[in-house]
Amino acid sequence: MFANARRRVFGLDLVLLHAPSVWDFRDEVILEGPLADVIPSTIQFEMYPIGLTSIAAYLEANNYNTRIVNIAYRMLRSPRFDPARHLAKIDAPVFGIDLHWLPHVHGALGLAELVKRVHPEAKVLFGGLSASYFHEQLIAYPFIDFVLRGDSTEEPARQLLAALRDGTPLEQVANLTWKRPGGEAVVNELSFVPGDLDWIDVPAYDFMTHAVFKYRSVADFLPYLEWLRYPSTMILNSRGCPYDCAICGGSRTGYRVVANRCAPALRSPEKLVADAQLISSFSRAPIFMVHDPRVGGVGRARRFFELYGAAEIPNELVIELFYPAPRELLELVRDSTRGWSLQITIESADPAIRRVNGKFPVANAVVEETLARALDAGADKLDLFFMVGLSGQTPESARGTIDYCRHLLERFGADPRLQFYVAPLGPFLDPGSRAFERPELGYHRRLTTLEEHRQALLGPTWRELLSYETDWMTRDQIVETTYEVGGALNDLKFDAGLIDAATHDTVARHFQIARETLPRIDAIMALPVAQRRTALARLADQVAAANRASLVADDELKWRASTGFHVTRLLARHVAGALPRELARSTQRLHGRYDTAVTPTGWRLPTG
Ligand code: B12
Ligand code: SF4
Repeated sequence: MFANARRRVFGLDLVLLHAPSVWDFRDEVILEGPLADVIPSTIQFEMYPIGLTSIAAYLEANNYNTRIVNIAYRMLRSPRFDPARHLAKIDAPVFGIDLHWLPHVHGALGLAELVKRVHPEAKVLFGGLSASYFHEQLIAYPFIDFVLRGDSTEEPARQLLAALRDGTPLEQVANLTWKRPGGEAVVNELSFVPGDLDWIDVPAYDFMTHAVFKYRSVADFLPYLEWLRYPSTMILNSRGCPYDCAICGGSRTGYRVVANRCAPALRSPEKLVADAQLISSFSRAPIFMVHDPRVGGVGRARRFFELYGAAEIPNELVIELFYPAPRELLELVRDSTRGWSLQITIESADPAIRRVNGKFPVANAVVEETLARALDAGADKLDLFFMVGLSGQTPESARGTIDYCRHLLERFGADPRLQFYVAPLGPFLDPGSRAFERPELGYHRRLTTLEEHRQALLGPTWRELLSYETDWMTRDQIVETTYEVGGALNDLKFDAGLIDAATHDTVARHFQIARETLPRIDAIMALPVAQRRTALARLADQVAAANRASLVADDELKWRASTGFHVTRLLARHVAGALPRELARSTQRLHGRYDTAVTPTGWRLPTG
């Protein structure tokens, strides 16, 4: 009887797992090159979607025990980590796996197969933007039972767990793709599309800090391998975006296709500031605001900064701009924060290419006015991003990035706050983006099905990973031009004093190794199949070097903070807030009471 009560109170209802990009990357030698140089994760993309925290928090508020386990992070941290052994120790009726970013397809499917092998009785659930796009292909795999579609699955996940527990019909679970016992796929309507973003905690830092104690695991809290050295946190302005950049699966077109969303769901300035206050209560790490503060209009942005200023939040605030900003706005940012930085992705130095893509479709003089205003208004750091692989972009126009950055160096007197970066568009075109859906933009899709994307991830180089070519560049040219522009920018930044010799030399060395290793891998692929694996294994060290910092050094894009955690404050929050809530929840579970939180209001049925 005691054991039953214990299971009832402490038993897990859902485990959310995050897979690496490639399963099992530790046995593979793949030159993935610079695909993760400008993000905090390694090339295995170990950061999990922030929505896993909001799903877990929402379910816990409804008395479902939900745990996040970052398998990718654990595999990276320890070569001895055995996923099968670890999973065998975790028991739950449902295991959820995110396939949010398509470059996870190999890892996510590999992990799903393993879960089904270790726990044949458990149900395997998929979710995320890519899972939503490919739901019908996913449900055809014998080891996948459910896909929850859309960008807001917290409430549908609760409906699913309630239906499984009570044995009620699955037809009633919003956004669910599932199969009948005979294997026939059923696609329920994607009807849960809330119009705002205030009804949940997202990111749910309260849940995450509490989970460190509840599930006794710091490893599952840490979002990426280097977080303790370079901590960062985020607040989420919206789900969905009002803009329609051609290459973005998170654009207006993308969200309509993938999530049945017609307009972004916005988080209110009040909630955003409360989120930032919560972060500052346990960490001094910089806070990234995802999406331009003006996505919900300038008035809303102004209100956010006024509240942010009044709250006197000490953390540095990092914002991004999707279009030029006037002086008043940037001065308001300055006056509301203790420190702030800016990220701007213009993709190309050629305004004609920018017009085709849709981001910053203005003259270079207008872009530069915004840069000048931001520097005048005291931005601590201003990162400008370029891309190779765009519609209309020839190798020559991509090389134009170098001259343009030289011009910016002259114009801004090599201000060390203004830094430049380049990255390739890749490895895949985003499903649902205009680039993926509309051939007239000049992208030639090599890969279409989920299985094709899965196989492509095995490389052996990032040229084979690229899912497309364009009317203007072959895959070879995209690879070659990316390295050419990256190498030149590295030299330019060093010559202008923007980066030190150690940073420059690291990138130059990795970049050189990458370029030398590519033809050696090509030669190996010409060998008989049986000899390839051993020959590739001999290049493992070179490939590891080429997979890091071959365009941008590890430190260049990261913010150092004095500490990631205030451990004592975390503990105090836990004891004063989360622990009493957990006790109340346990009592409710003991009495079989679930689904007690108020179900969301303020969501609307999709209009098409
Ligand atoms: C913020 C952001 C990031 C942040 C990550 C933040 C985070 N930890 O989530 C950073 C900057 C690090 C990032 C990096 C990358 N990103 Co990004 N990112 C975005 C952005 C701007 C917003 C995402 C967002 O609004 N999420 C909120 C909602 C939609 O998701 P969510 O709350 O996390 O999750 C909900 C649902 O998706 C779903 N769900 C998710 N997982 C699961 C799992 C289960 C089991 C279930 C049931 C449900 C479920 O339910 C959740 C709760 O409702 C979008 C563009 C856009 N406008 O959408 C691109 C976007 C998502 N990113 C994209 C890509 C490609 C990447 C990179 C692979 C790029 C690269 N090559 O480096 C990396 C991968 C990083 C990694 N994993 O390590 C593409 C994805 C296209 C695709 N379908 O594959 C997008 C659409 C556009 C783009 N090109 O940038 N990204
Ligand atoms: S790339 Fe464009 S469409 Fe995508 S999130 Fe940014 S502004 Fe929105």
